[in-house]
Amino acid sequence: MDKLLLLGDEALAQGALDAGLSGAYGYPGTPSTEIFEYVQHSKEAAQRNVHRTWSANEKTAMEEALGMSYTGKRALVTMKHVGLNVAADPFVNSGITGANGGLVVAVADDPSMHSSQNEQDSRHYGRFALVPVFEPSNQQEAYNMTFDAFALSEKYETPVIMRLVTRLSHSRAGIVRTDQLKENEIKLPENPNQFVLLPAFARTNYINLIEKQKLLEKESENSKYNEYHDGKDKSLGIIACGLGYNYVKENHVEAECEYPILKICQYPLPRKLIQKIVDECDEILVVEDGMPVVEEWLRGYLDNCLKIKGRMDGTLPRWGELDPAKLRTALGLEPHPIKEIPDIVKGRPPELCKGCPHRDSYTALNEAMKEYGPGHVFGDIGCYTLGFLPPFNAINSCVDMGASISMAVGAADSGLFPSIAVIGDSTFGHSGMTPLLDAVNSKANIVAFILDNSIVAMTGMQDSAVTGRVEDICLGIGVDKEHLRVINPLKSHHEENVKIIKDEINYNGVSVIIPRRPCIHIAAKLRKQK
Ligand SMILES: Cc1ncc(C[n+]2csc(CCOP(=O)(O)OP(=O)(O)O)c2C)c(N)n1
Ligand code: SF4
Repeated sequence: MDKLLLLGDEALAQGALDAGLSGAYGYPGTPSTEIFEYVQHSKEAAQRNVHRTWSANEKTAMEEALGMSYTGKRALVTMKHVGLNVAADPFVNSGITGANGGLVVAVADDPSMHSSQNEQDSRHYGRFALVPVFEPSNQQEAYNMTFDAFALSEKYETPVIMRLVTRLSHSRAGIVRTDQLKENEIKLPENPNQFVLLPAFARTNYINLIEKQKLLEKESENSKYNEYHDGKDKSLGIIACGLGYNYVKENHVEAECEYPILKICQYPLPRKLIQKIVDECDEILVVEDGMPVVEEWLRGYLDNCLKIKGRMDGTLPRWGELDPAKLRTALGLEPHPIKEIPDIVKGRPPELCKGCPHRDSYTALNEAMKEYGPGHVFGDIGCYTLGFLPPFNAINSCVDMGASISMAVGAADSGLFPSIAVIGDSTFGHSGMTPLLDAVNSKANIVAFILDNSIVAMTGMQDSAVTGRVEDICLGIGVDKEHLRVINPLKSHHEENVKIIKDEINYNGVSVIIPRRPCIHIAAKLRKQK
């Protein structure tokens, strides 16, 4: 078969399609978005009618995929690492219900926080929920492992995490495809209580889940993805996880590595293989992209295992993305000479596009807020977060999706006046509706701006789940019609918009202002459609 040149994300998606996928569920988030988009744009997926509509958030995506797995079909859920926090409730509980049809949870972590609020490591979630994790070291493995992840999921009736990291998600390699599998037929769970987590059943399922761990560990011991490579020099043994293995290999292109290497790409950890390398070698270097997860597990609570080196003793940087260069000193190799970075690839600060509707919204908001001074505006996550930067300096927080409205409510409860929230339309659909309900129920004195640009702009123009429905949703939640205002964020409407904002600030209760104008990158397309 011909090779396909695919991103790590795309390789995973193609693997899922070839492994008989019936439904993909997800919410966009860098660096995971391309997994879902690949399925969405795939001709095969369209021919087979594979489900591929974006979900409102990661929690609903996880639950929808669990529903498909319940019927015996294979389902994929995609999200970025912080998305797994949103999906944590159904995810952890899906470990206890277990799966019926194969259930693969593809999570892309973002070490170095290239486009994220934190750099958490999804392997922690695997251990926490007692769910196996696959962590490919290259794009071909991302493809192959997806087959194996679905098979393992069905064999042990468990969800399986596929953990990617930014560099693997977003770099390309040639992929050889294997034979495609047919989709599963509907086959409901044999045990009718499997998905009923009433305490009596949950206890039984949990005991089974704990019992399963021995078998899953055995799978890891015998996995083709966990390999021991012997080396002559036993003064050091390297445990290299996922992409970290690739980085070790990149430093040994010309000559074989003289140290033994244990490659780990499937979890739970293969205890016997680890014991072998620890017994044989004087010191152990743990190489992993993300948090020092394996290193911490090996050190144990008292941190007295002095032969372990890695991110925690300073041999490698404690945080941030790993790369081959950072590894060289730890491997006893000469550092590469540092090259001057050409101007064309030097970092440039981000800014709102020229003509962006958010610019006019912030200009009007800033003018209306002049008399109150700084510190009153709770922001959220999307293109509009750039309103924090000069020249706007318009927002004072950015924590997690939906937090703008909830934080504004809390601050208003403390007596902060005015208390303003700024949230995008997709973020509102993701996590803003429930805090708005709290605001209505508690009659909070807030003004919530829902910046409706008719698209999920920040992650690359995906459809927003609430397009065309924002007013109806707000009215349904209980916002007073009189204080639900739609404005046109354009310079020509500036004076009128400032007045509306001032009026709503002076109303004692919940006001919602919806500045509505499409993102300039889709405006032309929308005009054509009309
Ligand atoms: C839990 C979580 N999921 C996904 C993301 C990635 N993400 C950041 S902002 C955003 C949506 C932005 O869309 P919108 O609110 O419509 O604002 P816009 O960018 O269009 O201005 C997404 C999906 C994230 N940061 N956190
Ligand atoms: S992509 Fe669209 S929403 Fe984002 S800054 Fe540019 S114009 Fe504004």
